[in-house]
Amino acid sequence: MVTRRDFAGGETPTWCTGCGNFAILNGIKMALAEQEIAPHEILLVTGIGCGSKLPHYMHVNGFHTLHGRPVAVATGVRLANHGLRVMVVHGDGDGYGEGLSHFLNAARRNLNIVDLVQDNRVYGLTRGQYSPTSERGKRTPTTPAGAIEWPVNPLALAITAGATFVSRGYSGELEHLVWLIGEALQHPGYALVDVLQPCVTWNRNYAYDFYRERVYKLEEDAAYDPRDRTAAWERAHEWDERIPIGIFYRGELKPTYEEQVAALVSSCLVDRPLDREWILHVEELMQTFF
Ligand SMILES: Cc1ncc(C[n+]2csc(CCOP(=O)(O)OP(=O)(O)O)c2C)c(N)n1
Ligand code: SF4
Repeated sequence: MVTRRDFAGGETPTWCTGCGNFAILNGIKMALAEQEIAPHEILLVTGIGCGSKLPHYMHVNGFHTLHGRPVAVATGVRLANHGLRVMVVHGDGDGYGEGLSHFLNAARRNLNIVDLVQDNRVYGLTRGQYSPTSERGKRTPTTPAGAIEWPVNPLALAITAGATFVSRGYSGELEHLVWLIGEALQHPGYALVDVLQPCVTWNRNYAYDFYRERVYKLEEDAAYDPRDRTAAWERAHEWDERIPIGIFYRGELKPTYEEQVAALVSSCLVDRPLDREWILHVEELMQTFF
């Protein structure tokens, strides 16, 4: 039996007191335990940012990569070892700014990963610059007169790109978040979990007070059907007065990318014996870099 304590360990988090990432860290541990996924059975791939430090704070396989590139690295990991579960964890700057094309491509390819985005609507680590999900008019060190761009809508983008599991959680609703992450882990294919994550230091307008008054759960709306793609797209645009969380869209299952790569059908690449000739080719290639 896997328990939350199996993931205990690592360094002490350096996050600010009150940061929404603490709940996300707990939520991931709790969801993995509930799904009976042991630390050695999953890899957390992260980018660069406050939230991307997360794998350092638990006992799990972690791969801390480059800013905006964890989905690309996760793609390589899944091709090399599709027996290993992969969850990408990164901020909105990382996922929807620098990494936007990777996000859309993973969704349309139906790469079998969970993509969890800590959406604090700001660049936290680099001290509060505006991010792709910041509201228009937001004043930050890089937008002193207010942002002149309209924000991206990650849920609508994922639906449009063909994702079959599109969801949003809130770090102030831990039990709900654990359920969402669990559903995403069970989903065979690309699963987006956008998490509203208060950055209490650099984005105080979007702290707990703001969300507490507005957040509601889609599951409590009996008329809402997450199989309805048009309804999901519409609900993805609801913001301000009321903010929905939950599973926006759960579409018909499609073959995953990995299932369709002919070279992966017989077995995982990592389980195959190394071919001496190929090693020589790789060594030759490596020499060209020196
Ligand atoms: C290619 C590249 N560009 C810019 C940076 C500087 N940088 C580091 S983290 C970051 C933004 C982090 O914001 P986000 O991804 O939203 O994560 P958060 O810190 O809010 O968790 C930036 C711009 C970098 N490290 N690499
Ligand atoms: S700066 Fe914001 S996102 Fe980063 S640790 Fe502090 S509260 Fe969290």
